[in-house]
Amino acid sequence: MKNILEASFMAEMIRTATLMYNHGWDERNGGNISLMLDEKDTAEYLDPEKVIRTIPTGFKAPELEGKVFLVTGTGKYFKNVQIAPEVNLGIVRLRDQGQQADLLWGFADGGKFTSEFPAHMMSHVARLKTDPENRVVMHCHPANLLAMTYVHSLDEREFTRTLWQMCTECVVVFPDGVNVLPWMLCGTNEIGEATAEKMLTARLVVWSQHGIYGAGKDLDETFGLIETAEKAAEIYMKIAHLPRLNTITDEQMHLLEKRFGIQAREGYLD
Ligand code: 2HA
Ligand code: ZN
Repeated sequence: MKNILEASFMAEMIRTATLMYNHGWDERNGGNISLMLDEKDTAEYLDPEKVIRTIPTGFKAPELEGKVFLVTGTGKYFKNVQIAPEVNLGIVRLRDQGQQADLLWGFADGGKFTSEFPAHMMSHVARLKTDPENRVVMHCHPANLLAMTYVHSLDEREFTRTLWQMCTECVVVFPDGVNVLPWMLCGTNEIGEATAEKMLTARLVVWSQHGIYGAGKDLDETFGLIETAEKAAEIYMKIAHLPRLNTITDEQMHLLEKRFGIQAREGYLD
């Protein structure tokens, strides 16, 4: 077997967690990432027969039977992922309709996957229905998106339109917009189910007064998605208290739709 720390998916995961920490999105043990791996990704690095231990998940997701995920650990700090990946990350394979997770690598100090595992797994199920190429679910606490949930309406159309108006590229990067959940207790199956429901129609789901979830086909794309929304929120927080003299109009957004071959969410533009 080759050294798994040299696998490209591992290098990307470590680089992404480190960058997220450096962006200030993942203080302390904040945030979590799950990356679905294909068998061809892991074949050279992992013996699929060798199960270290089995961890109950506390939920059912029959759609994910046999699926393998590289995931961040509960209570672990993103800042430490690069220093001790084998302690802070793990690779699990789901079985028994998703109720059990066989640990194939990592969580070397006896740890387990993120407390937000239900939200991640349920979001994977939801996104795969909409986009069979989806592989990543990412959660973090970017300051400006969070700040916005204190001072802006949580209406999804209004929230999305404000973000779209903050940078020209926003409607192009997330034409499906941003869905928003009210404050809910985190780490539960309930917030997992609510997040997954929202993931059916958008790749970004804001958790009010907490953070954001993003989904995408790879780590770069998902990181970029959150990065773009957070940049827009930053501009909003810089200008929200000032008189707005100019904006990006709906007419201009329609020009962007044509130019980039995208379609803004139905009913979100006038
Ligand atoms: O523990 O971000 O939502 C990590 C979190 C919980
Ligand atoms: Zn969180």
